[in-house]
Amino acid sequence: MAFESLTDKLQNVFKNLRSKGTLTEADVKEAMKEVKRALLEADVNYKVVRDFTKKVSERAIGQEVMTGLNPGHMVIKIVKEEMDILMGSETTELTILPSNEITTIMMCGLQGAGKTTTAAKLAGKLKNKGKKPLLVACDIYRPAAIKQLQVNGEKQGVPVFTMGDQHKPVDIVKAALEHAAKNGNNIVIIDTAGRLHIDQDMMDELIEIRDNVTLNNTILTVDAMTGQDAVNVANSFNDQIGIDGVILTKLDGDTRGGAALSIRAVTGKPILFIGMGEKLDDLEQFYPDRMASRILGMGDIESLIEKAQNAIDEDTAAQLEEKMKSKQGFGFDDYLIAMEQMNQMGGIASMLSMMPGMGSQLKGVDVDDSVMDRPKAIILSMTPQERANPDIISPSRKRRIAKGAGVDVAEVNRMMKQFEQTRKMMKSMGLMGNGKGSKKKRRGGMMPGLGGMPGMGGFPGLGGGKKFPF
Ligand SMILES: Nc1nc2c(ncn2[C@@H]2O[C@H](COP(=O)(O)OP(=O)(O)OP(=O)(O)O)[C@@H](O)[C@H]2O)c(=O)[nH]1
Ligand SMILES: [Mg+2]
Repeated sequence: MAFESLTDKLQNVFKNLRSKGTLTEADVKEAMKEVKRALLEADVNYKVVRDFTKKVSERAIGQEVMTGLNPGHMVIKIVKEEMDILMGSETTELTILPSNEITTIMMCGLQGAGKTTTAAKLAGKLKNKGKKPLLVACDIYRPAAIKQLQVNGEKQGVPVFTMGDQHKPVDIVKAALEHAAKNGNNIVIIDTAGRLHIDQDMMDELIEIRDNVTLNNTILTVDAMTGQDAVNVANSFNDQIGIDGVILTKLDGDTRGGAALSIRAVTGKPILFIGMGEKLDDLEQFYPDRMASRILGMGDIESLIEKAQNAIDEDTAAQLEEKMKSKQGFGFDDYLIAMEQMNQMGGIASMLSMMPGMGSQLKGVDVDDSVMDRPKAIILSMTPQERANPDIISPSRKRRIAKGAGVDVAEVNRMMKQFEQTRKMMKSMGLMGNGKGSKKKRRGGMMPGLGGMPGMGGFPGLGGGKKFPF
């Protein structure tokens, strides 16, 4: 798995920090020395590492930690934020023109970096978004390169434009654009030839395309496994032809992480997507924030706490708490509020990915936040009395509710069972406790409710168990 060793090392550093009650400047410096070593071993660019640890140290030694608030946690928070910044903070999208114009995307990169595969992956993604892509075969050198694109295009149900290997790439692209205009294709993805090393012929070929047609996106694919070389390659391409962004491939392998962390800082160009496997749907949008969580070990419970803190508005929490203590207790309206808060915290998938040990289990599992939609519909088809007092919901009422929500009665039963679990959990986790309602307690009350949230029951580690120490 990618980043394994870096993640392990960083977690060790944090473990040591957390075991200390207060942090001295020396503690921070020592920790940063280890962070530095871990990053260098992960093949992160030296200058990037130096600036990064300097920034983290300054923030950690300064004001923030002096507040005395969980110093170890504070350092983790700072490291995560700075990693996020290092990778650009924001997600960068492709430039896509309105549907009645043709958007061009040129793929470039060294041999074997993943241009052809990624071109087909992108074509599939854009097709799924309702675009009409056309793949263009401009690798006229490697035997079978055209065939490879055709095979991949066919798998994606995307047409491939080729003129064989006897025409110049720039001419192929011009003809492809005419073809696209005639056939209603509004995205043209150009697959170009790679070379073993940066070489002038390759660059000239790309420059000739650049200078003769309008390129909306010049995308460099680089192999994440090549670490700092990937960063050097990105620099060369950017200097010579100008790139708009990078796609980092093979992040599913045991890459050490250097490229992911350095590319943006060194080249100033964003990572747009990451390749996560050989299959044609293994391409993910790049989110700096999620990547930072991943590098820090996806089970970073600290970021979960942080998110919960931000999202849960204290008044709402206090209201729920009052509700639990009142005679009527926790009803469906409160359940709805709790679900909304879940959404504010970034939805189920992002919550789960932060649970210790959940990251790897989640791989390949598509957690869909729309699982929330149906329970919501069911609750909304209840009368106010039923929502406030779930116990009055008789079988005939259930049938009426099911009909109103357009679901089976079985689904209503299932939802009510989950609601019951949540209600019990909230009780047992202390929301019914003394009336003081400290901050900590309120948070503690909300979170365990997750275990009983729709669609969450089946996940190990959730539901207020040991792994969830609130
Ligand atoms: N595991 C993994 N393999 C990938 C990924 N992307 C591409 N590959 C594999 O890497 C190899 C090279 O990919 P290509 O798409 O042919 O690379 P290319 O840049 O077009 O190579 P040339 O045309 O020779 O320059 C293929 O075996 C791909 O299946 C990825 O994200 N993960
Ligand atoms: Mg290729």
